[in-house]
Amino acid sequence: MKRRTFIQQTSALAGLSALAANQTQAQNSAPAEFPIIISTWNNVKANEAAWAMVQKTGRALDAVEAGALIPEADPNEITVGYGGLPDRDGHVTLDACIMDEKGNAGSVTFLEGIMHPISVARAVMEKTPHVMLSGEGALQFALSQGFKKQNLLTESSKKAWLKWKKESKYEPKVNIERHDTIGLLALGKKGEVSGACTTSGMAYKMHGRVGDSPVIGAAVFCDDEVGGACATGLGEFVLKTLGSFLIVELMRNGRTPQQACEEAIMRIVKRYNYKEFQIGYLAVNKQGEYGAYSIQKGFSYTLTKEGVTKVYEADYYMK
Ligand code: SD4
Repeated sequence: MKRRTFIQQTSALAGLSALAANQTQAQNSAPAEFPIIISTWNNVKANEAAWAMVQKTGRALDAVEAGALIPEADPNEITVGYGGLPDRDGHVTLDACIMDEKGNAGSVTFLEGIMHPISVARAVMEKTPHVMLSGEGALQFALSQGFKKQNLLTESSKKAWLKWKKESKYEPKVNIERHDTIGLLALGKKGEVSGACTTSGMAYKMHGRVGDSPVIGAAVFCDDEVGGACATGLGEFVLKTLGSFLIVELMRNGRTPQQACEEAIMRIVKRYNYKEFQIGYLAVNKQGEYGAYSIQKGFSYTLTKEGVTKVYEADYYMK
């Protein structure tokens, strides 16, 4: 009884009209058909690659890695991998993590010169006793695993950086960097959950800055008893509230994925000057229900079910 009251209050706080809440419910609680792939932003090609992979191997883990590889290799994707905008000193530094249904996790932070940090993160998970490798150590490990070092700073990203350098003003405001870090969640053929995230982080960040994307519990968390969650946006606030872990725990305690995402956004809204930045969360539970919510208008997500991939606008707090 108490919990229900709390959920109602949260929805009211989030400014959801009853109609919008009902629509969200109807859309999100259709009977589950596995596999399911859900990713942040408009990532149709990534979802299609993830879908093709899960058809082949059945595994959610393979699917989320295959999806992440797509923007990592795309030179026109300026917030992920090759072509990512550099830090203020002109270095492209990459963060990524991956987590499977057994609770295994791997991550790389502040990695330079390797096009596919998601696969290095998976190698950390599968081939080392550790969860996280950083910087030079992560690079050495990647090279030892056969990954090739290459220059990830494209001509157009270099041009953008040189232009930025004239004023050197760093203000992480709403969408100024055209957020499109990819976070992916998948339920495999057996309904098991995995997640991944990969990014070049905030453009023109301080050299050495690590965001939420490689931090298990912040940008990605999965628990096969419950489901999974992932995040995008200004990572500092995902880190300060450990958003993805929070969402999974809220679902464990009975929230739907939609309610859990809304509550995690409310944690940020209540404490911080949220009008200046964007955070978006996605969640999926073991029944195949999913949720998406952000602070500002403009957060989209890509869903693949029964082989059909569609992009949706997420509901948001600032109306
Ligand atoms: C970061 N969370 O480094 C990432 C950035 C991001 O879409 O998600 N951009 O803070």
